[in-house]
Amino acid sequence: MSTLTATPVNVEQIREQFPVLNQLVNGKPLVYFDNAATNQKPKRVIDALLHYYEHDNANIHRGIHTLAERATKAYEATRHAVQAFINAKHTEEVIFTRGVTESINLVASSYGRAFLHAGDEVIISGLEHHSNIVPWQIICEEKKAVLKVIPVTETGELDMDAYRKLLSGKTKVVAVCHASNSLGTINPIKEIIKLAHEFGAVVLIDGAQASAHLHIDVQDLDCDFYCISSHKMYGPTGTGILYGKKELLEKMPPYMGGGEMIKEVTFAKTTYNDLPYKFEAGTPNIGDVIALHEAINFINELGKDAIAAHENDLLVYAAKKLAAIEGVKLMGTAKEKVSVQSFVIEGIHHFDIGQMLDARGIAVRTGHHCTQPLMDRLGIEGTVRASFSVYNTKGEIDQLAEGVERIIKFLK
Ligand code: 7TS
Repeated sequence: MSTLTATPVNVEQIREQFPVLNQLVNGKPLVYFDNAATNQKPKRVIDALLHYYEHDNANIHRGIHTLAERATKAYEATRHAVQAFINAKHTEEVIFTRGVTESINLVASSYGRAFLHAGDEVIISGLEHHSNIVPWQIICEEKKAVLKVIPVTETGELDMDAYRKLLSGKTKVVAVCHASNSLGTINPIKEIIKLAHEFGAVVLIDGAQASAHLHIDVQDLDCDFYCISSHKMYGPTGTGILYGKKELLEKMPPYMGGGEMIKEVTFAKTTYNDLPYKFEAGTPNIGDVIALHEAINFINELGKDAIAAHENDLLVYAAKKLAAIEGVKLMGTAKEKVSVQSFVIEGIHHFDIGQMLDARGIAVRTGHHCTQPLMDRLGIEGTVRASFSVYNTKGEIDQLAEGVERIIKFLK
C-alpha cells in the first residue's frame, strides 16, 4: 500500500500547530481521542477565521465594494480547493452546506421528492450514522418507498453477498458511508457504486469519517453524491460539502428557497439560479468556508498517505494494547479500517469508563455514537470509542491503556 512508503510525519512539529492540545484537563495533560466526533484545528485555520472577521467581513456575491469582492473571492477559492481535493470535474458540482447531515438531507429531500415513487427501494447499510438513516426514512415514508438495509457481519463489515441480493430494478438510491464512525470499517465503496449503477440506481457516499484520512476521487469512484463535514477534517464546525454530478444536480429541485438561489422572482413565478447557487439559499457560512481552505492546505501539505500511515500505526498499536487487557473486548475488527477503535468491558458501563478516563485528562467518546441500529446488531448498548488523529502519539495510547487497566482493577 502507498501508505507504507509515505514520509513519516513529525508529530512534535504538528502538535505545536494545535494550541488546544497544550493544556491540562483535570490536572493532567490533555489526551484528545475524540477525533471521530470532531478533530482539533491548527492555528492557521483559527487565524484564517480571525483574519476574515478582522479584515474582509462582508456578504458575498452581491456587493460591488472591495470587502464584498475580497470575501467572495476567498469563498470561491475554497470551492476550487475542494474541487481539487475530491477531484470533481466541475467547480459547480461543489455545494457548501452546514455539514454531512445537511448534505444528506438535501439529497434525500430534493432528489427523493423528484425521483422516488411508491414501491421504489432505497438501500442503506447497517453501519450508518443516524444522519444517513433518518432522512431516507422520512422521504421513504412520504413517497411510500421501501428502505432496505445491507447487513453487517460480526467483524463489522458489510455482507456484500446480501447487498448483491438486495439490488434490483426497484433500487433507486444506495446510500452508504465510506467509513464507519463507530467501528472504523472502510467500505468497498467502489464496488458498491459499480453494482448499484448496473441497476441504474444513484449512489450517495457519506464521507464524514473519510475526508481527513482517505483519498477521495469522485470521478474515479463514479459516485453520484459525496458528503463531507469540514469539522472532521481540521476545519471549522457548521460547514460542509455536498458533491453531486452536475447532470443530476441540474435535474433536482431546490432544497431551500430564498435569496441567492434565484434568477428572477415575481409573484407569478420564480426562476432558479445556476449551480451551485441553486442549492445555496441565504447568506452562507462565509468565514468558516474561507477557513476550511486552510484545513485543506494543512492536509495537502502533510499528504494523506503520511497522515494515514501514522494513524494506522496508532490504530494497530492501540488495538494490540487494549486487546491485551483482561476484560476488554474490541468491537470492529474489519481488515480495512480508519483510525477508530471501539471497545467494551464486560460488567462495566462504557459511561463510567469515559468519565474516569476524563478524570485522567483522556477524552474518549462513549455511547451509541448515533448508530443505534448498529449497536442493536452487535447486541450492546454502546462502546468506548478512541479515535486517533495525526497529532496523537503512542505515548498517549499507553496512557489510555494504563487508565483502562486501572479503572477495571478499581471497579471490579
Ligand atoms: N455521518 C457519519 C459517518 C458521522 O460520523 C457523522 C458525525 C455524521 C454523518 C454527521 O456529521 P455532521 O458533521 O453533520 O454532524 N459523527 C459523529 C460522531 O461519531 N460523534 O459525534 C459526531
